[in-house]
Amino acid sequence: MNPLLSQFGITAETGEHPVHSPIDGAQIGSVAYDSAAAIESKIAATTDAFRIWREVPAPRRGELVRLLGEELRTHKQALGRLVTIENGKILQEGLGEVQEMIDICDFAVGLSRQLYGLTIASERPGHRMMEQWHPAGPVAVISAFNFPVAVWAWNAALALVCGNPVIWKPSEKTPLAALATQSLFERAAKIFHGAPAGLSQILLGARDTGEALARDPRIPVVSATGSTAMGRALAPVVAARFGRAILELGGNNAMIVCPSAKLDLALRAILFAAVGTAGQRCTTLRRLFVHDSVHDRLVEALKSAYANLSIGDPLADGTLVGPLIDAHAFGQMQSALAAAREEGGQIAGGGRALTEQFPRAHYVKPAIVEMPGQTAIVRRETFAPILYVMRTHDFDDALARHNEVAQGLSSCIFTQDMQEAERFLAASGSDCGIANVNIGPSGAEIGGAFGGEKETGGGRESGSDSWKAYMRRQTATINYSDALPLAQGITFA
Ligand code: UN1
Repeated sequence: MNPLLSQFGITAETGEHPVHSPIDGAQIGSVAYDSAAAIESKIAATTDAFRIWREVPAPRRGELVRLLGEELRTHKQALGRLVTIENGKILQEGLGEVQEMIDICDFAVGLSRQLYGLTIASERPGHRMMEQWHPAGPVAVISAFNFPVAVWAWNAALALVCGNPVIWKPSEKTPLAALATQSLFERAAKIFHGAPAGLSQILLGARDTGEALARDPRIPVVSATGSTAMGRALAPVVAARFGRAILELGGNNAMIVCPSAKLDLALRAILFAAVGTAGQRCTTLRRLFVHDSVHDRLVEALKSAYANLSIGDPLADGTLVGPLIDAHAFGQMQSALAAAREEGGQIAGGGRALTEQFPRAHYVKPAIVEMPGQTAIVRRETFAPILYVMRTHDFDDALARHNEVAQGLSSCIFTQDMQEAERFLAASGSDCGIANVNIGPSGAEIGGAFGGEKETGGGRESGSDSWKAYMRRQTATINYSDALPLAQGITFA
């Protein structure tokens, strides 16, 4: 562990809060939390940095993000490995997470020359009207354990080219990957030459640290990823001071499998989406609606694929399912399964695995639960590899049940029928922020806007025009005539 951390210039033991690896439960380090005074001075530093950074031309700001991308490329293996050790996702996914960071840096570099405004036709002669975008101010990023570094990058890369400093509160469960990322940023900033101090900072702490960021009027934008309960507590605090919250909260993502679906593709998509990251992605597939005509065939194939899943050390080649993050996650999974059983579910898998090899870790067999209907437990997001399977008889019914839950992040349909595909994507179709055809619900590319509706919180991060949430919009009208005509043709004399 120490040689890995020293590549980033950080040391493992720096404070009284232990950090454990979910791989074997061993302590891999310890960190100190920021005191109230440190939080105050870091927030003050972020506002100072803003005054300088907003004046740096955007393409030049893009150069810093380009250099950050270079550091990430150089250290992809090491950071991906650290993510795996601290979070427990398999190495392929740890590397994939770093790749997402690289990709968003590239995206943001291009964006740094494309923060386009509009020219708007003025109704008044001799007038020009335009819309321009200015930096919003310091951006707080509150991130979750499941994507310990990529979600920061989605926010930070955009925020930085948009002219904003970033102040980051990572998950208490994954502070080391965050510190490593911060050290890569600092290397990039050094090469860049001229980034203000405090442009990117980390705040380590628990819930009260996040609350301090949510409350502080010096931070106009708070981007938070986590549970719906977290968002429900945080959003009113940000709203009370008229700050802007970008929320990426719970998902309860589904797939509809239609009679014409290519079942081999559906099967592979289900596996990646339901058991990848041990069911701990926001975009994890949790509900599967299968048409009666293909139901038994698909469920049987799924069960045999689940029986052959390699569960184990996420650093080992060939492992597909690593551990859950901790004992709490395991408890949540077990109580969800107990509820499902009570509500009529038939459960395959779901038990603890590898207890002898890893007595202090929490490996599980991913569960397939055949449900008689969309009962209360199915509507709730449980952050674990539990796939609820339900039989459907027609498209309309499947779609209605698909949209029946409170969350609205990601969704998909497997069909070869164009009408079904288009209806799924229509205004009356999936109500989620992400809707895919013949692709699973997880593993989105950074080029699209990422986020969802309803209890998912409505925020958008990453690609498309998500950058606009990190800027303030200004409508400006210039009079180059010698007269002062009023809008709406008003005479005032
Ligand atoms: C998350 O789980 O918070 O689409 C983000 C995906 C990834 C990001 C997931 N690109 O699954």
